[in-house]
This record gives sequence, structure tokens and C-alpha cells, in this order.
Amino acid sequence: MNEKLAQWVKESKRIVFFGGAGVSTESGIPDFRGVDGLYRQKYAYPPETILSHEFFMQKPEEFYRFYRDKMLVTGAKPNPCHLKLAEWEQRGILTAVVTQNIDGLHQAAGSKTVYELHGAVQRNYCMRCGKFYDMDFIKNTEGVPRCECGGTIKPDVVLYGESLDGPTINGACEAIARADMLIIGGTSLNVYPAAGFIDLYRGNRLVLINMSRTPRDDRADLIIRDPIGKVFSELE
Ligand code: CNA
Repeated sequence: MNEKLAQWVKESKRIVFFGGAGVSTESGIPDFRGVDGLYRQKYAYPPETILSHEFFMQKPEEFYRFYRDKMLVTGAKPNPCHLKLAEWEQRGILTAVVTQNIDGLHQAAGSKTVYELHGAVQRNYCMRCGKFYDMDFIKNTEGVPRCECGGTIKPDVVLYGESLDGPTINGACEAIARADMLIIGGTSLNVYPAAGFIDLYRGNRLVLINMSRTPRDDRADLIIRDPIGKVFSELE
């Protein structure tokens, strides 16, 4: 167990967790840039091309093939990191989870205040009439899912080239600015503007739990290079 981390958790009252795809790899969902990440696999187009607004509009069929195969992982369950964060919120020592993930596993673990910067695969909407559809609907259709009005259904996830939701940004930034401890985990801190939000933290308990180096390692007060689920399973 990391004693310093355990001590800081005991002393903190407004912890904020900022995470990314690495939080869910131990739940069986591949990340983008890790050792087994999607960016190291071969597709007809690079993932950042497929997951862009332009590609979705031009080749929705191709987009959905990749999306159903790689992003709609079935049966994934929260791991000790998701579960411990939910427990801390209930105990009143964690104010928010800010996530770049779109898998909904923090809510599945019981977290209430979750700022999903990049949306969620659980929500989908018709681009013509706005009607909402759940994830099972997308899973149970083939090709490009269509609304009853005939419009194309789009996942409520932020694709490259799209902007983030204003109220979600505000909530996330406010929580980070007020935090007495910021734990960043499972993120390469490569995707902007999300990665820039951590600069709003002004305290001296910035913990970075990531398997590989990040461009912001210099800013951290404590760096831990172990699997994040394992780290959280050892904390109270
Ligand atoms: P990323 O760029 O793939 O980085 C993940 C980081 O986590 C890497 O630096 C890894 O070394 C590290 N890592 C992997 N597994 C672990 C582990 N068990 N413990 C500690 N560290 C680990 O992912 P980011 O989140 O930084 O990039 C942002 C993108 C990825 C967002 O737009 C997400 O929507 C998108 N994404 C989300 C999911 C998901 O929802 N689960 C999956 C894949 C990609």
C-alpha cells in the first residue's frame, strides 16, 4: 500500500477524481494509448479518424461497425477503483468524479456526481427529432440505427471535432478548483480541452496514478505507476 496516498485520503474532505480510459481497462474495456490500446491495433482507418464528427457524417455505417465492436463492451463491471470512489462520495470525503470515459461504470458503481466530459454510450438521440434511445436499442440494431421518424441516431458521445457540453465543463472545473486533493488516474492527459482542466487545482496533493508517463508528471506531488484497480483495492 502507498502510505502517503492513504494518509492524504484520511486528511482530505473534498477529493476530486479525474480519470480516463485506464480506469476501465481492469474492467475489460481497452484504452486508446495503453500497451493493448486500440491505437496499437490495425483498422482500415485510425481510431481518431473513425471517432470524428466528419467521419460519422460521411461514413456512418463504418463508424457503427467500429463503435459496436469496440466501444459497446457488454458485461463490463465496475472494478475496485470505481467502487471505492463511490464509497468515498457516500462517506462525504469525495465531491466529484470527472471522467473522460463514456462507459457509465462510475454510475454503475454508485457514484452520483459524475461529470462525463465526453458523454456516455448509454444515451443516444435522433439527429432529426431529438428522441432518445438507450444502449440496448443500438446493440440490437444493425447498420446505421434509424429513428421512427427516419432520422439517424447518434450516440451522445463527444466525437473529435465536436465541442464539450457547457454545464458539464462548468461543474467539473468548479469541483476541481475547490478540491483539497486531486487524484488523476488512468489517463494519458493527451486529449484537450479535458486535460487542461487539471490546471484549476491549486493545492499540494495532486496524485497521478498511471502506468505510463504523462506530459504532466512534473506537476504531480505523488506519482504511482501501478494498476489503478490494485491501488484502490488497498485503500480504506
Ligand atoms: P488513453 O489515451 O488511452 O490513456 C490511458 C492511460 O491509462 C495510458 O497512459 C495507460 O498507460 C494508462 N492505463 C491503462 N490501464 C491502466 C491501469 N490499469 N492503471 C493505471 N493506468 C492505466 O485514454 P484517455 O482517457 O487519456 O484519453 C481520452 C479518450 C479515451 C477519451 O475521449 C475517452 O472517451 C476515450 N476512451 C474511453 C474509454 C472508456 O470509456 N472506457 C475506452 C477507450 C477510450
